Formats: sequence, C-alpha cells, structure tokens
Amino acid sequence: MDTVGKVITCKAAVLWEHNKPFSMEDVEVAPPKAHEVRIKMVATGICRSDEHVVTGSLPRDLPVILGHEAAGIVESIGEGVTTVKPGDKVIPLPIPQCEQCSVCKHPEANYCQMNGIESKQGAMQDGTFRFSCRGRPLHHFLGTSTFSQFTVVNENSVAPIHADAPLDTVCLIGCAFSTGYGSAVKVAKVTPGSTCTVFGLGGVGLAVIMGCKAAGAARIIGVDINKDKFAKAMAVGATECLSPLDSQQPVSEVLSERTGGGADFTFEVVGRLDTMMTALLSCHPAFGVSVVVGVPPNAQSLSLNPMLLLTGRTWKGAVFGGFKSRDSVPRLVEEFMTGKFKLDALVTHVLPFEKINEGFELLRSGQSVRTILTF
Ligand code: COD
Ligand code: ZN
Repeated sequence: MDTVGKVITCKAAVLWEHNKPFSMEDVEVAPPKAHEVRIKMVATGICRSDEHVVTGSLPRDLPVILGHEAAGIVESIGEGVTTVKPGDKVIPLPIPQCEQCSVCKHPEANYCQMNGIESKQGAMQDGTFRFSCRGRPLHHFLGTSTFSQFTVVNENSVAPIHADAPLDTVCLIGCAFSTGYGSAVKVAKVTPGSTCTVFGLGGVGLAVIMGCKAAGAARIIGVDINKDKFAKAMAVGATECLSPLDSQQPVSEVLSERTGGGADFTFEVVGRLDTMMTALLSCHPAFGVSVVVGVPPNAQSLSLNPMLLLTGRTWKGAVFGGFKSRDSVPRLVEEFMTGKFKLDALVTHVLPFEKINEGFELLRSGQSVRTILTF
C-alpha cells in the first residue's frame, strides 16, 4: 500500500502516566512536513534516559512516545529534504546537527541549539506534533520517539547510514555506544599508554572502556559496586576491576595508590554526584582529566574546593560523546562494519517490540545491559 503523503495508523508504545507500563496503542502518524522525514522503525534500544521519564525524574509532558536509540528505513520525505531518500537506512539522532547555530559552526562542539534535551515539552522543531491517539496529540521525545512502528523526525535529526548495516545492532550507535566511546576518544582524548578509570560498568561504561582501548590505553580500571559487571568489562578491554565496597578506605585513595598518584583519565558513568566527586579525586592532581558522562536524574548541584582544579586537573563533560551527530554516526557505522569495534557485548536481550514492558523490567532489575526491541 502506498503510504506517501497519507496518515499512517500503526502500533506505538504510549506512556500515559508516570510509573505505569507502556500501553500498546493504535496511533496516527502524520506525513512529514517540509524538512522532515518519516521512518519505518526496524530496531530500538531501551536506554536509562527513557526510564528516567517513566519515573518522572526527567520531567516531560505526557502522554509521550519515548525511545531515542534506533535504526530504521526512510518511508517518505517532506518538501526540501535532500540528504535522505525513501528506502535509505537511517539512524535517528537524539541530538540534531542543524549546521546553522553557533554550536554547529564551532569545530569542536556538538550540543546543537536545536536539541530538545532541556525542554520539557517534546514537540517537532516547529512546535507541533505528528502523533495522535484517541483524538489527542502525543508528545515527542528528543526529536526521535522511536517506540513506534513509524516516526517523524527533522532532517537535521537523522543520519543516512551504509546500505548493508545490520540495523538491529547499529541502533546502539544512536545513543549508548557513541556516548561512551566518544567520551573516551573525543572528549577525554585518551592517549596511548595511559591509565584510565571507569566508574560504572553499564552499557555506556562498557562503551567508554572500548574507546579507551581503541585509543591505546595501557591500563583500564573498571569500578562498580556490582561485581557481576566485572567479567563483561574485562571482556571488552578492562585490565582490572574493583568494587568500592571491598575496602574501608575511600576508593579514590585506593585508586591513587594503585596508579602512582592518580589516573590520566577518569570517567563517571553512573549518574551520581558522589561518584562524580570520586572520579575527579581519582584523576592525577597535576595532569588528570575527569569526564562526566552520567547525568544525575534530578537537577542537583555539587560544591567543589577549587584547589582540586588549581593543581592542574581538567574537569569536563559532554553529551553524545562530544560527537557532532550527523557527521559522526555514518562514520561510526562504517568503522563498526570494518571491525574497528564490536557492539554485541552490549546486547544482552532481544525482544519483539510488543514486549517493551518486559524489556524495561530487565533494565530495572539490572539484568540487562542493553535490550534491543525489533519491529
Ligand atoms: N559506584 C560505582 N558503580 C555504581 C555505583 C557506585 N556508587 N552505583 C551504581 N553503580 C553502577 C551500577 O551497578 C551499574 O552497573 C552502573 O553503575 C550504571 O549502569 P546502568 O546500566 O544503570 O546505566 P547505563 O550504562 O546504561 O547509563 C549510565 C548513564 C550514567 C550514562 C545514564 O544513566 C545517564 O546518565 N545518561 C544520560 C547521559 C546522556 O548523555 N544522555 C543522552 C541521551 S540518552
Ligand atoms: Zn540514551
């Protein structure tokens, strides 16, 4: 059936209320307007940030269609779209790259001003909605809303990828992998022979380890309170692991002793203020670089003794691994296809889209690293 220019009715997982299961609904998806793209979803990962909306710790207007780590095929394009065409394999981008704003024009920065991360009200970039259900508009999430058989995104929020890319794995390049890997190779700029410490060995932490390894780090120390995470961390490149619960001494002191005064690079991939401070303390006072990757769920602040920085430490952070999204995602997909890094270590479960609530239970119970939902 030719769907171009028509409203498509399809299944989507709608969040109507906080802390309630997703409800599988028939939703109407409007055709793409100018500079928009409608995508048929093939695979989507479940990310902790989606769960933060479910619990309300990341405030968003409801009802909403969540999901932002995915891959699919272009179904149709709106007027003026030139960079993708129907049939192209694509990855929707939770951070756009508009090419117009001062951030996009800056050679290093990636936090495009068209991003919707800090906006509570999820909508398309023109402020309107493309989804409706039972006569009500549904909110978008991060300009992607991938928990739907079809979605509409802005052209600056989608990257065309290699025609042979396996969509059920490269979907992870849409969030977890890029966030972690880029934090090592692009944000920290890990150097060959260096010592790195990674706090938090979830999916994003594992991707940080992969980045440290690819950049040639000699020692990669994984830190997690859950020792079940150690085997996988070692498999993707950690050279040693430890739990802060195993010692009476603060873990920053244990690490300082182990690393001759502090690591070259440390990464906070837990999303807690205390581990952010521990990660900062655990990098070398004179030349260490500490990168904040995690985000504490509610707006919270840290207070800091400036001496920690005056001695020579660097403290930084970035979203999406500091990668400019449209430039980097197609290249990362090609690097994956040439074997530069593997993604299978991150995938612990694959479920049909209809079992989305089961997928979220696996995340909540800590059993999964990443669950991929297939359509
Ligand atoms: N010390 C050490 N490890 C700990 C501690 C602690 N005190 N507490 C928990 N942990 C461990 C857990 O056992 C777990 O293994 C790990 O930390 C966290 O892993 P996950 O699986 O819960 O989470 P990830 O890896 O999927 O994601 C972690 C982030 C912190 C990156 C994530 O929660 C986050 O903040 N994401 C937002 C960052 C971002 O850039 N988002 C952009 C769009 S998604
Ligand atoms: Zn995410």
